[in-house]
Amino acid sequence: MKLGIIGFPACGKTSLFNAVTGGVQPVGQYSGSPGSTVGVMKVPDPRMFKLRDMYKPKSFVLAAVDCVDFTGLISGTGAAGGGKEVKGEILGKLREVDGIVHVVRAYESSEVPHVLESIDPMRDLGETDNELLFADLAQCTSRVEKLRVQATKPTKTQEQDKKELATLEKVLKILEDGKPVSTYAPISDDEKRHIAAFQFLTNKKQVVVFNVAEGDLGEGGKAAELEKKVPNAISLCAKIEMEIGQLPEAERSEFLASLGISEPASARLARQAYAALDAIPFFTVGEDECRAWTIHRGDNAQAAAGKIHTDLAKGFVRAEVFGYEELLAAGSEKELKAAGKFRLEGKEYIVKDGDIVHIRANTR
Ligand SMILES: Nc1nc2c(ncn2[C@@H]2O[C@H](COP(=O)(O)OP(=O)(O)OP(=O)(O)O)[C@@H](O)[C@H]2O)c(=O)[nH]1
Ligand SMILES: [Mg+2]
Repeated sequence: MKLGIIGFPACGKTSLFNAVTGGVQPVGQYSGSPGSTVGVMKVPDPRMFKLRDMYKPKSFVLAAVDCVDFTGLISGTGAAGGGKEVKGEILGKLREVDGIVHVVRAYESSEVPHVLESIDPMRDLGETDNELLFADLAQCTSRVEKLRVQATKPTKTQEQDKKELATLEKVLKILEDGKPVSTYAPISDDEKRHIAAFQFLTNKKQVVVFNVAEGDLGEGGKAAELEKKVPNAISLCAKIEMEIGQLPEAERSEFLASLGISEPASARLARQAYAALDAIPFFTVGEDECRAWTIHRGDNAQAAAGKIHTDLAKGFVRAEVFGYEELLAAGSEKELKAAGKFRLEGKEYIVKDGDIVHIRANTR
């Protein structure tokens, strides 16, 4: 699973990328070729920290997803940092991600010029979204035009072509009305498949991040006001988030305590972006290792076993499962077992967010 960070030039993408990946990429400069900077975003999960306290494992691994820092995208004919071709390349690469973190500049700074004449977050958000919509519209139009000709010919694929055309005509209408593809609810599996094949940019879940100045954080400030305007939005100060991310662990908690907060905003963002991917974690626990693994919501126990090791999926016998909440309520794994809350599940069991799983497999 992969996230892409997009937005106008100098809106704070790289600062935020550094904050969530622990990266040290230079900020305040053109990021190079599109999608070239890849990092791993860790997902700080309070449940995992509790499990660490409980099991005191030798190794501790949080859930993680890949994260790509994209080059700034300029709206209209202005093209991107390196020209029109770069814009096409950015949008092409962006099709490969599963979810988008859309950074919008809301901080004022005389030192960092904005490509447009003023700071206007809602305008910038709309402009970048329009770029995504235009790209989808162009892609959909060209396919529809091709299919309109192709579907009239008595070829082997004619029936398939007609079906695909019918789906895409509906998608095209939505895009022409200025609406994202995500507002279209496909009915049949065929329709779902046709749409998925195009990796439409406006069909990807987005988390919007308003990057505000330090002074605008807090209740009743500009940050809170902006957050209310857009669903699934978060506001933070990317510059500070990056600084916090680069502090040594011990100093970090001291610094957060001095601000009167328990975690940086980037932790909340990581969880929100993770959820936008329809990702959920399950946990494995023990004195050797406590670890969070990522699966898609709806995956079964065998698929989950395969995340740990392909051999565990192949030789799957059963999964021993208990919920994180059940463990907490019981006080310890021993007491939980004594209370009979330890479940044995088969391959088809749908793993839930926060399940603690132990796979029994025949690996010979
Ligand atoms: N004052 C202030 N400056 C910020 C903030 N966030 C980013 N900056 C500054 O803005 C400049 C650009 O930040 P980056 O994180 O590199 O922005 P970017 O979106 O990656 O920029 P490009 O990759 O060039 O498009 C840097 O000089 C940052 O220090 C902020 O919240 N407040
Ligand atoms: Mg950058």
